[in-house]
Amino acid sequence: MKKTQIYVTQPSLPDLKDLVPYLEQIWNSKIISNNGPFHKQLEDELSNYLGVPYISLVSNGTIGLIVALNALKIKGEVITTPYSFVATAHSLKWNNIKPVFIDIDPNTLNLDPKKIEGAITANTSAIMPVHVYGNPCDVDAIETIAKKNNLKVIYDASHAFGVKCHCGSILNHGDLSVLSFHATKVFNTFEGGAIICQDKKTKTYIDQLKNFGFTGEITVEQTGINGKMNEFSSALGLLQLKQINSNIQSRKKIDKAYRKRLENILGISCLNYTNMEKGNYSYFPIFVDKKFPLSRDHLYQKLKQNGIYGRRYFFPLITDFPMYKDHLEKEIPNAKRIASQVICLPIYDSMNLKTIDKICSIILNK
Ligand code: T4K
Repeated sequence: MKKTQIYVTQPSLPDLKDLVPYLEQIWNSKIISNNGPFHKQLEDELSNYLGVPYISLVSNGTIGLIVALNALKIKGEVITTPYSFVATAHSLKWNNIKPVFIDIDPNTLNLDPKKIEGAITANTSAIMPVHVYGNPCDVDAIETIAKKNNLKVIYDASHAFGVKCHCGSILNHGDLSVLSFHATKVFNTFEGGAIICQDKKTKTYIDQLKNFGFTGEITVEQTGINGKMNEFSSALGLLQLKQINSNIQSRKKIDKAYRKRLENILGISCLNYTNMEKGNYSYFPIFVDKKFPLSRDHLYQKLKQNGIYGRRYFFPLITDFPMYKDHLEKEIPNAKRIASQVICLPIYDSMNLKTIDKICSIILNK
């Protein structure tokens, strides 16, 4: 019998029949891209849902980061984290910016604000922290340091859709925040993303940048790029938005069920969320330390042999990839340790308790 395979995630999709009227509208109007009606509607509905003043949809999170850096004219060096998906650093390289990697806080797994000032040089122009697994960064500490040193802050908020901290949406912190709507994210538009900004002027500028720099029919004022979201993805986003609250609720239950089954297992720990008023439960990382009878990689392989395809996000560290090896000037012991211990267990909204039981019993060797 073929073993069922359970992946780290499974995209949530609306009912196909609910998509048909949207497709009919696209087919009838023949507007399939370039700031069409669904694109406009999704920007409005998302800014309302997320509680953010301005949002500009883009074709994916990576382009979002590249455009965000370009919009703020960031140059020189940017302080960032090695514990992220490689796109965080790649977005800097694509803007000819040098990423300067500092260590993470071992509790939040986000860039450690205490390490920022030691990494600032005359060339530093910004900080690019990541809300890893949707766990909010210490936004207040980062803001204080940024203000004091006249630095911009661009949050890679790819994991932080809908997350709220002590003062509302986490996406309202920093100069810009960038979301990913990739298939593997809590909210997906197949591929997609968005840049959140706080004023109309910046939104207009970003809208121009993602459309080749056009400011009128025959006027190009910036060296823009094609970063537009199309009408199909926008329509899909409108449908996804209708089910997002119940999806997040289901994920919350899964998160809780995992924690209950895994508590008190010597050598396995879970991430404790900090300063999170509302989470999105996008990932379920566990950390395997020396007290556990198997190494992290043994447990990872054992799960795989049983059809459970967790992922070691984020191992290797970004600084282990060849193009970033020589950028590491500081010690990063916390990031190294966490990257060697992590396994993200499967989590998605339609996951049932039986699957969680199965995964946990493999871990517990029952
Ligand atoms: N910054 C951060 C912090 C990020 O995490 C990401 C993306 C970005 C920036 C860039 O955003 P985008 O440009 O992608 O919008 C995945 C995703 O491709 C990537 O979006 C994501 N982070 C990263 C953490 O994970 P892979 O290489 O692990 O994906 P893949 O294809 O192995 O997918 C994982 C599992 O998900 C599969 O085993 C099965 C399931 N899956 C995947 C896809 C694509 C599906 O069931 N259906 C699907 O269509 O990178």
